[in-house]
Amino acid sequence: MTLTKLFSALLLTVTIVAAVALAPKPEISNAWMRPNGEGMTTAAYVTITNKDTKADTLYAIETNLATRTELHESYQKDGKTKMRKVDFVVIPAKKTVEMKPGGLHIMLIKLKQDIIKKEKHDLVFKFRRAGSIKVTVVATDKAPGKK
Ligand SMILES: [Cu+2]
Repeated sequence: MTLTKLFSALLLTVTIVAAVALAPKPEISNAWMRPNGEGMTTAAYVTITNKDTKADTLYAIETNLATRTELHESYQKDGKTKMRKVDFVVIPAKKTVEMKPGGLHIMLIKLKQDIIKKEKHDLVFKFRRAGSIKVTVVATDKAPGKK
């Protein structure tokens, strides 16, 4: 490799690293979860806005609140609402994905403690591109701002 080529390669690397560092992180709002008791399962909901020009992928949620945490989607079968695990949720470029009852949600399985109304807890959202984002989630019976 000539020195010029090496320099070009280095410059390209630096440019890519800078672009990733400057990319806007997904914005997570309206974070709430239903109160429930230790040993039970509950659901959490957020709205995720991707202001970047590239899609990002949510692939995990980390928390000490529950034994296991899964991403779920709801679907209709034989007139009943059912749900199933999904491995990831794609947030397309410049789009918003809203998790809500009857749709996408986060399942907190076998809670390690009581989730008490009005209390706040941190969940860590893991994105392929943006990395880890800590989100404060409030325990409430209804989505914030909804009647
Ligand atoms: Cu579920």
